[in-house]
Amino acid sequence: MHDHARTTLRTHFDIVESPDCDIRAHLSEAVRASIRGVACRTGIDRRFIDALPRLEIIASYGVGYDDVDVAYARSRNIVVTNTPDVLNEEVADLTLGLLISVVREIPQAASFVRAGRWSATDYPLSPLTLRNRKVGIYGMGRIGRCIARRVEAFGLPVAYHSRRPADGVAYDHYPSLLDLARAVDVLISIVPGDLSTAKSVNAAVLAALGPQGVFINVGRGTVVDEAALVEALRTGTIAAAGLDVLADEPNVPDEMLALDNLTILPHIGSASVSTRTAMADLVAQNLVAWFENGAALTAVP
Ligand code: A2R
Repeated sequence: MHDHARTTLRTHFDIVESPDCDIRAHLSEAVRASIRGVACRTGIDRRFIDALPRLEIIASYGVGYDDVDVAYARSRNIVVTNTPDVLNEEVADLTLGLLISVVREIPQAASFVRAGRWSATDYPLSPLTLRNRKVGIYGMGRIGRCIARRVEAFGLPVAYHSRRPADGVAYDHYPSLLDLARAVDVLISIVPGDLSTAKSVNAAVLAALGPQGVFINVGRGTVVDEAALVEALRTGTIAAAGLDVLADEPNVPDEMLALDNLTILPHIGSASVSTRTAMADLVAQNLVAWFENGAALTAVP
């Protein structure tokens, strides 16, 4: 758990800690029987929940809660909370940074200078540009909207795919991800990782994006068919990609590391000191609100 959350929680509660989710191995039955709330930044499965007979609330650190068995928690009347909204702008900033980095080769150009090569020659012109592109956003929720506003400010048209048209946005809605991919040449994924999105960015979607296509993922790695992405980047089916999230973090497939047209970041979308502190605050506030008023602040739907 984030230190700030730990410090705040200590002022309200008695705290016991487990280094991983195998709490039966780390905490005695008596201790487990006394636990009523959990603050976590790791997967919480059925076994974990069953090990805590008096559990009332799981406060998860992060907006995505795909690694918490919410259905099982609900069946046991346990509330699950996440940390939405406080990270929206931070993740959207990183998204545009990653997009520009991929298209204009910023990491490669910076490495070129550091390697002392500038005195010998100019850095090659970037084959790709952001100019005259059309951007498709896969997911138009809290973060998707923040990304869309930034893309608009860059002078680029926005379209999006979600299962239902999003309230209060005027961008073109595509009921099909494949049709969206056909209509744009940048695809940004910011949907949750769950069964409905698993491997949905597949070979057909990447082919539809086309040879000038750029794919950016800042949502969840499981949304991408990674083997299809590697193949699309290797064969020029799309031009380039940027990933802040992978299916099996922190393991990076060797085939990905071998690709020059792929930029991988270590899941840093929300990872500034101030935003992570705000997320930690929200974890603590959810637990405090639950035990003081019986109502969590940001329960997952
Ligand atoms: O489909 P809708 O109408 O529920 O729209 C949501 C969309 N979405 C999907 N779109 C297409 N196919 C799906 N199977 C599907 N499932 C969800 O993703 C909505 O537009 C968006 C999610 O928005 P929020 O719930 O507000 O999430 P937020 O805060 O923007 O975060 C998105 C994800 C997190 O779940 C983490 O995995 C990651 O970004 O950090």
